[in-house]
Amino acid sequence: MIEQANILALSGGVGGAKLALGLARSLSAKQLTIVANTADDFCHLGFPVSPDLDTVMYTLAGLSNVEQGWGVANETWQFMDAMSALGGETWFRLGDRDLATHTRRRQYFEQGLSLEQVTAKLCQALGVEQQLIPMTNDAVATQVLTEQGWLDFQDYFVGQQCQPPISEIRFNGMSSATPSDAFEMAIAAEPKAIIICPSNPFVSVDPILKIPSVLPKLKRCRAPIIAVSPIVNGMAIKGPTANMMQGLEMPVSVSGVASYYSDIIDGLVIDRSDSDRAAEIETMGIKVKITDTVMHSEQDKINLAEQCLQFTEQLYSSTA
Ligand code: FO1
Repeated sequence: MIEQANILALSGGVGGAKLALGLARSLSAKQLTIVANTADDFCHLGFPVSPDLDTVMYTLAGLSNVEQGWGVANETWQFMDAMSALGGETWFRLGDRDLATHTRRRQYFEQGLSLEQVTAKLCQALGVEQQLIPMTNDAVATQVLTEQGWLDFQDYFVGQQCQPPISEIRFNGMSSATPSDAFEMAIAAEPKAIIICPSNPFVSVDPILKIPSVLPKLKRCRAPIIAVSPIVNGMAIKGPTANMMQGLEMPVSVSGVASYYSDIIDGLVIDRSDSDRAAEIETMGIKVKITDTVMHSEQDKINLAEQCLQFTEQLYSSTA
């Protein structure tokens, strides 16, 4: 176990949750704070759904459906089957167990709790000891511009399987959003490192960084900011990152990721298969760590987490 002061990880769903699990195994629970994107959140069938928060929460609780990438393992689908029989919506699937999470979230909201308070309650009930925080308690909603016009994020992502090319992304509600209290406190506590997980830079990480005041505050921290590239060998590990980069006319490579994050990060972790790009990235003033970034097994997640922690230690000492 690496003894270190607090590590602040910024995460989307699947890729972020994998690294978060590796970090959780490499650090004591008190040392790790994870801030998750909430711009994918929406209300479905009357339930408040927080996909990225839940993916990280289920992963840390050991409950996640690893093959599917979202939801709970050993899920049953009786609610969905019954909805289908009644002619209800089934394009976005809420499993029976997952439904309990959304029901509890809705009940807590009805009692007047904020999203960060609800998340803390759910995490406590599921035995998650690390601090998992929503980026904001305010409603922020991603929309993407396609040839069909502006689409709500889940309509594009799940409903249309990320097929329509995207030319623009916007986050409704962002200009008046404020960071959640726990996020503010985590930044004010001067973390030892800030790790941007290998999540989609445009729809998972950007919403966190674009909350007014967040980026300047993160940059004022003494902590190095590193990112793990979600692009490996010109491809996204999962999801639409590569397609989005193409649509936004960016090179689909680790260099494209580096250039996108160039005003933000001190270091980028890239996969061995991209090692020939390291020199180019370093010319952008970004330090590079080359390692294995594709996470299949739990040991892969731990190894990557430890490489990230060592990298941030190096960067921290080099600025001492
Ligand atoms: N993703 C899907 O591809 N299909 C689904 O039916 C689906 C349902 C779902 C229910 C709850 C939840 O928390 C997540 C769910 N996801 C589903 C995943 C999800 O919406 C996306 O992976 C994220 O928003 C992108 O990070």
